[in-house]
Amino acid sequence: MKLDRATIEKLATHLETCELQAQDTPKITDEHPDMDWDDAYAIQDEIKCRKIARGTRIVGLKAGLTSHAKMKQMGVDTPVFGFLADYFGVPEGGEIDTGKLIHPKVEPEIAFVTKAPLKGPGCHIGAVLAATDFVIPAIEIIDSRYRDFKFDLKSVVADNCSSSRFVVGGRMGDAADLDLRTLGIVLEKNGEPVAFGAGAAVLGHPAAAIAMLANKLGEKGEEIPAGTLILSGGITEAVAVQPGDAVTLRAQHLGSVSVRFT
Ligand code: 0L1
Ligand code: MG
Repeated sequence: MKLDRATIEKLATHLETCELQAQDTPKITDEHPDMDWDDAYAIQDEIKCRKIARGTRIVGLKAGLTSHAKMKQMGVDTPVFGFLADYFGVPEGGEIDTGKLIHPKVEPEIAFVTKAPLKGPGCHIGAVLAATDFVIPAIEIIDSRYRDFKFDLKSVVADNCSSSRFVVGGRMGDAADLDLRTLGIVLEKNGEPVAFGAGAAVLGHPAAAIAMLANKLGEKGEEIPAGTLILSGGITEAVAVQPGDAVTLRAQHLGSVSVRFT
C-alpha cells in the first residue's frame, strides 16, 4: 500500500461526504497518483465501516464495468467490485429524488441471490449457478462522485464503484433453467427503448462476474455468504436520467422492473 491510514480515512470521509451531500469532486488520484489497488479497496472498506458504525446495513454486493459496452463507455478495461447499503434499495415502481444525487445514470442488470456460500480461488460459472437461489432483473442507478464521470479505475473503486441506488423486481427465475447468455433485455426511458442487450454482454455469462467477485474475495480469505444479493453489472452502456424520467427494464422470462425520477 502507498497511502497511510490517516490519508485513507481522510479520503473515505471526503468521498462519503460527497455522496451524502450530492457534491462532486475531482478524482482522488489527481492528488494521490501513486495510490494502488489495495489503497483503493481500503478506502472503499473505510466508507463501508463508517456506514456500519452509523447503523447502516450492508445488503449486497456488486460487480461493475463487466461488459465491453460499459468498459468502452468509461475508457477502462477491468471489472470492479463494491457494496450495496440498505438505503440504496428502492421499491419496485418507486421514486428516486434526483436532488439527493449528482448526475444519475441507469444500468440494466441481472441480480443473483445465493443459497450457498461461494469461495475462490477457482470459482467458476458452474459453481455460481449451483449456489444461486434465483436471479431477478435489476436497475442499478450509478452516480459517480467524480466531476463529469471523469475518473480512473482506482478512483472508482475508492468511490464504491459509483454505487447509489438499485431496484429489483419482476419475477424470480431459476438460474439453472434459464440460458442467461441469451436472455434478452430492453431498457426503456419514458416508454421509448433506449438500450438492448443479452446476458452474454457481461463477460460472456453474467455468472462469470459473480465467480470473479468470489475469486477476488478469496484472495483475502473472504467468501460470498449464502443469501447475498449481487448485481452482476450493466449489460449495456449506462443511460443518463433527469427529473421526470420513468425507466423500465424488461427482461425475457423475468418480467419487468420500473422506477421514476423526481
Ligand atoms: O456499476 C457499474 O458498472 C459502475 C462502475 C463504476 C464506473 C461508472 O461510474 O460507470
Ligand atoms: Mg452497475
